[in-house]
Amino acid sequence: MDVVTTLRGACPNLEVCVEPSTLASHGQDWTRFRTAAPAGVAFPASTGQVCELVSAAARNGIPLVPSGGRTGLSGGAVAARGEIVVSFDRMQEVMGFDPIDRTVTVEAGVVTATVQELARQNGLYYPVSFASEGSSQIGGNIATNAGGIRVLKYGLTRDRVVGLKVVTGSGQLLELNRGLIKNASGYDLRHLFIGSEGTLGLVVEATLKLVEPPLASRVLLLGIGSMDALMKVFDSLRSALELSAFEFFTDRALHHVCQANQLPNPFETRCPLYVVAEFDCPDGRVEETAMKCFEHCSSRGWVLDGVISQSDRDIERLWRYREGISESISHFPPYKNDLSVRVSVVPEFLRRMDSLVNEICPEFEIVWYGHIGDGNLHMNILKPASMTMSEFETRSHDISDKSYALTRDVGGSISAEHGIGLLKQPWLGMSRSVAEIEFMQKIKESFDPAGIFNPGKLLPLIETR
Ligand code: S2G
Ligand code: ZN
Repeated sequence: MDVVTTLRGACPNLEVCVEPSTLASHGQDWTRFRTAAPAGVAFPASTGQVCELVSAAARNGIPLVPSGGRTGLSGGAVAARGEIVVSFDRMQEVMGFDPIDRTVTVEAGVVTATVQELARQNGLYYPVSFASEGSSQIGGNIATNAGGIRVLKYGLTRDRVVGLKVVTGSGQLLELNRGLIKNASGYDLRHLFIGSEGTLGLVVEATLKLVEPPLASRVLLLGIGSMDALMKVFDSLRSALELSAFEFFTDRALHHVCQANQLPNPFETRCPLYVVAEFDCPDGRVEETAMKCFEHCSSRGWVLDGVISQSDRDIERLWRYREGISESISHFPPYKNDLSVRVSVVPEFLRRMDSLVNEICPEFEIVWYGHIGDGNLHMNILKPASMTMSEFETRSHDISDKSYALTRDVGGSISAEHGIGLLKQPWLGMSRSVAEIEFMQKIKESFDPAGIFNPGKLLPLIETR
């Protein structure tokens, strides 16, 4: 009997869709290197239905691919082998807000921007922020431990989760940490599920810790001459100001974001590198410090040009140069490398990586941008129009063999925030030891004994049991 019929028989109240348009849309994420081919898309409407669905899938060996906002960039939500996609589009309840604990509890399908708005309405702030926040879902953010542009000050999604409800591979519901700040009662299992990319269990509900909103922020957009200069600017600004973000991008990134959004060049002179730095600026004294810092960096030639935001609209205008990059190159499409190294290694790493890729594939356009403040660099290789997708993927894999080896050699990670998913799985060993991978597989076996959760993602595929 086919998996959809089996599932419908076992869970009569569960909506399971086989509409071709839904199979196509819900069987993939933002990556374009695989064709969506799920057997069906399940839309559970409650935690109870998720438990029932997982228990039936475990009994029948039905592989499940969890799917949130489908904004993933490593193929973690791609169903290309007849799996059942588990969509959380029907689990978008806000379960509650607690003004004393300063927490909000939401179902997995709640969109990130909704949590940000909920926090704002209650005079608080949910600081995890990135370009796809208008469509990404909290369950997916937790599964990939999403970072974004303000990790420098507020940390990652992991630092926001104080309570988590997950369904394990037998259909059992676990309630983890229950919103406690302190809880020294054994292993903190929630941190196993955060960043597990749907391979250990399905996130169904989360309690998220909100923070005080920044009093007022200002943004500097700076033109920079070299990577060494950029690091000196980072050190100066970080020493003088309360930075919430320190992002960089290259002149090529600027070219694409200006072209795609009809933005004017921010300065008369084109610069090799640009920085968007955001800092808390509650009063004129801090603004004066920022201007002094700007003058200091300019007098040393580290900053070639610069502008400081004068209003909230200006903040949005300056952020658009950074936040619009990803979208502006998505049509090529790009082969994404989401690399992280220690901040101290960034200049040497970028130099070595840039010369490596220019040596291997001088004909490819490389667009760099990312979160310098946390050592996370995004190296996007743009597909030449004349090249087929399969040829491009093969060539990009050749580059990955070498670029990930270089990342390993400097002690970096081949995935900083997008996750390993499907696309980077073959190179997992470049960032994790054999022993670590074996322990991860043992942990997966204990939470997912039937091996139904996202097979082939993050960990190597173990042929069906
Ligand atoms: C960013 C968003 C996705 C991408 O802009 O920081 O993480 O394009 C990215 O890599
Ligand atoms: Zn990023």
